[in-house]
Amino acid sequence: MKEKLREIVDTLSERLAAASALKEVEDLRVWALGKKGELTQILKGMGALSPEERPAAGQIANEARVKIESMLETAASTLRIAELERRIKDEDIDITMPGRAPERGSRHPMTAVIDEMSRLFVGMGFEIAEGPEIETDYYNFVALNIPEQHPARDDQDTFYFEGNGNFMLRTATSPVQVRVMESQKPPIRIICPGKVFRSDDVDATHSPVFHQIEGLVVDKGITLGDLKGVLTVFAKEVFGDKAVVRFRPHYFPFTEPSAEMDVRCFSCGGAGCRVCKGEGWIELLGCGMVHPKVLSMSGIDPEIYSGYAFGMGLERIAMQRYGILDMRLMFENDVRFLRQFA
Ligand code: 2NM
Repeated sequence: MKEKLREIVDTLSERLAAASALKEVEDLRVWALGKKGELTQILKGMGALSPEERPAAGQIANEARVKIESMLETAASTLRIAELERRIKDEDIDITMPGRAPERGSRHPMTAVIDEMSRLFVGMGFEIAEGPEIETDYYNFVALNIPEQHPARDDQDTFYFEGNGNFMLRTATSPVQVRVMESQKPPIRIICPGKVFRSDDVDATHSPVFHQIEGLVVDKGITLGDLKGVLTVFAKEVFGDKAVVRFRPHYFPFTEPSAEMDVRCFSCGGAGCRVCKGEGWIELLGCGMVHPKVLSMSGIDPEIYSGYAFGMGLERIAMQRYGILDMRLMFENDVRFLRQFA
């Protein structure tokens, strides 16, 4: 039995010396001390010895077990330390190294224009109202007095949802104003900035997604004079104190009377140039006195209240302001383009 035990210890010692991973040490532990291990089998065999032989044999076997356990533990701890040292070396970081500065983003030019326009109107007492980009036929058209045969309703202009023709992407932010008129009592003084959608082909000056700000004021005694005053001040704030505006008669189904407001070309001073396409004027917005039918449909009595509204596209303003020649750049979000506005 002694020889057998020595053999086990020697074999174990050899194999432990060759072990390079903890798993191998564990396998050797099972080989020596496991249920069917070498030492375990010897201990089981002791049942065959005579009662006189047993104590001495038991002591020898026990000493062997203690030795084997200590060999296994020594080997395992050596490997554990080696593993730890390797990790400390691999994962070494130089805490004196300068950190990587996070890249700072910048506002999109459209966001900058929306913020600036909003600030000007908020300064004149307007509140900002928002609403859904997916609208129903009622809010997008019916409540704005846009009749069934109106060209703005064409499938060509409006993005309808497949399978449910009653839902569409809003073609203007006016439905937000309808929702406000329905849910709030005058005085109402709001602007509605946001994305709007029309089924246009993409080119340098058109995009199926673009941005608008519309405004609405409803109260007792609101007149065309209020409209002209507020929008003239707005134009002077945007284009400078010397800016000159004019109002031209126009037609919208939702306002009566309706007008368009132009600003005298800031590039040529009115003589005619490329910026104004020889006109001397640049079209800025549409406006008018809210149609009595539009007020009454939303629950506002046109015998008591009157109001004005206006709407403008923002891409053209942003392009003029930043010298952007192609609208597509606004929606491609190429960081090389966006970084210019940092
Ligand atoms: C425009 C021009 C003129 C407008 C009217 C309304 C509402 F809801 F009050 F009827 N919202 N927006 C309006 C009026 C919009 O955009 C060129």
